[in-house]
Amino acid sequence: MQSTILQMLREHPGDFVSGEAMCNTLGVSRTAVWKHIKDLQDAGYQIEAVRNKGYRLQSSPDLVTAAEIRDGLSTTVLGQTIVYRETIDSTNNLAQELANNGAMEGTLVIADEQQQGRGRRGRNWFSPPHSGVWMSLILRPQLPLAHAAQITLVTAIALAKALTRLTGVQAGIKWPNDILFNKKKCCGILTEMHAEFDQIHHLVLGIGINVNVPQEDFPEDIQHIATSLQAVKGTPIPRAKVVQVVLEELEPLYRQYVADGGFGTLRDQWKAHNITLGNEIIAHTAQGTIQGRALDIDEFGVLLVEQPDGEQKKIYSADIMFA
Ligand code: BTX
Repeated sequence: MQSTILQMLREHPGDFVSGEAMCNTLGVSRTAVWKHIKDLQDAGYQIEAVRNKGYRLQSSPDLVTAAEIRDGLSTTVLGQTIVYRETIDSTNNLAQELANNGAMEGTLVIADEQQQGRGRRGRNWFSPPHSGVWMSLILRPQLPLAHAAQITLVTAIALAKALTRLTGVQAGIKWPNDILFNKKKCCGILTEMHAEFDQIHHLVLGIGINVNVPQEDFPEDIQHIATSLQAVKGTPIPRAKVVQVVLEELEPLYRQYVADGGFGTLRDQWKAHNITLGNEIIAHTAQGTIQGRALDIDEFGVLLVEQPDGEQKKIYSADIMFA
């Protein structure tokens, strides 16, 4: 109901919407409308209330609540169900739990703050309140298990496009799961899956984006490697807008990935947004360290590296650094 009230107020920028119009649209009493207005005010919305005129929205706080994300979202699958928490351990944990209990494809779990945000291999992901997008999507692609990991690469394309659109500055993909601006990380992807035999039950696609995190707030150990959209653009960006643009960029790419049975047909788009290929890199893999020039990725998203002696190696999973 609060979403509808907000939508009505936003459809009349600078104007009053009468209490009566709201009662009629929502089919509730004036007291009920007033109560919802009060809740919105308590959440930080500045809403002017004038007798005989109604209500006027003066300003909105930067929230990632379901109501804010829904307002203006044009996707048809991703984010049709939204679960919001003010604070949480990790959105990936709640998404796993909801997925195990049958949550629908496209369900979005999002939090204002994560207390135990995580990256790959048990690393921490810094997720302070009021300034980032920390979210997880539940996906149920009908694909063989071997193609599941490619969703990270598909998502990286969507993120590079979305973050470029939002900032006006070119974002680049660092294989496999980072989005960088000027070699600094503003976004990471953590894909976790639940599968049986050769079938994917569900994927939990975790996405962390530093939107308006002040540079001085990053912990010392990541000060020099982290950046935010605000720092890149020079002005703050509403976080709900960031979520909408990301979902809108991801939905068609995800659809194509499922329809085509993998990442292959999206490979050229990935290449167009990548900043990995052609560079000297150091790759830390479970089997050891490989240094060389990143040559290409194949249709499965596997990275091909040429070592100084000319030998070529395939890298399936690694942390890479630019040499
Ligand atoms: P990753 O393992 O590639 O990167 C983790 C590393 O990135 C850390 O060790 C640290 O050096 C650095 N780092 C930590 N926090 C930040 C940050 N805010 N900005 C830039 N660099 C940072 C990347 O893993 C995957 C991150 C996914 C995060 C999302 S948030 C929603 C979902 N829930 C959850 O717990 N994780 C995902």
